[in-house]
Amino acid sequence: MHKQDIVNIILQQQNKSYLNITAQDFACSNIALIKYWGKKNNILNIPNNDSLSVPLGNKGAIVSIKISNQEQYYLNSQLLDINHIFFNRLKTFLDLFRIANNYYIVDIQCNIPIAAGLASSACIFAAIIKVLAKLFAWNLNHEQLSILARLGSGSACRSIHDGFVLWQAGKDKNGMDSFATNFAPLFEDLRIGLLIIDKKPKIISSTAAMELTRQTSLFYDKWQEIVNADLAQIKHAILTIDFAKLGQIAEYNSLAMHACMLTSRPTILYSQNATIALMHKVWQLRNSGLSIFFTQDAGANLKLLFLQQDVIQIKKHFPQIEIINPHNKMIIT
Ligand code: 2P0
Repeated sequence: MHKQDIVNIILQQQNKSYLNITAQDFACSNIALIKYWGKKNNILNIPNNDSLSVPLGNKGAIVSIKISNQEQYYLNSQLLDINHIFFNRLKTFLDLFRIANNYYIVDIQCNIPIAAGLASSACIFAAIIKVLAKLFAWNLNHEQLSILARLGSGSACRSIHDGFVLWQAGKDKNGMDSFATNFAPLFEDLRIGLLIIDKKPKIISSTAAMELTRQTSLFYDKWQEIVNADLAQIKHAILTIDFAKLGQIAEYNSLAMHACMLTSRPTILYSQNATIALMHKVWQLRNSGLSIFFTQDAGANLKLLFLQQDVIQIKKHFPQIEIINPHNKMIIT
């Protein structure tokens, strides 16, 4: 099956003409505590393993779409040239939704760096799906929205939801059971800190890096085992509201994913010297009693996990940090 077949199945009972000429919505980015790394279907973005994430509050993308007789994409107020790396990705995705033979003018305002390992594609593709659903007044449930967002970028399927979000890899070969759901409410006092080391686009895209790891790392099978064990433990930590356990497992899982990438041929190393220095600082602070953990995605930047009660200490030790309350969601009607 191709993406278009999945879209046709999901939209078969839905409106085929647009109800509104323009619509707007927001989707936040999300950070995986248990990582998605590697696909069993590269066309449909069906992952090899389950993953679990937290939302990034009001960090994400506001997307406005206007039905038009021409196609244009704006990213942070800049008209994208046909040669821009994101142009093709957007067009390929929007081509799946030419429901009324229409074109789209898409305006994306993203308040996180693009393609720097901060899940910009997750929030952008999730927001696009939410806006298309508004334009055509589709009556879709969260699972269907999540599957459609997944076709744009895997991690986008987690940005449809609030709380701790679980993306089950699923068993269906067409990925009809590969969607995200809310697993549990977030801890009330959970905070996330962004330590931006490098805003430049990553050295290798996540899509390419995860495929290289899957194909060449001798440790990739082990990674699957690690994910299953870590997922079981973090679910328990969430249900028992055990922050220290949650942080420890998230940090281990992130390190295991990067260790697996390191054993790819050629190797994939997203960390920079500053990344490693900050890891040491987190470990030092933790040894001195501060409950703080890190996680790292496909980029050099780190995200810290801590509780509201430690915010003053955290700001003192990391003056450059941007602190996010994952509960502060931007609502656009
Ligand atoms: C995650 N990452 O779980 C993992 C951890 C990065 C590291 O999902 O190919 O942009 O579009 O499905 O979702 C980033 O990969 O890749 C990602 P595609 P995506 O958040």
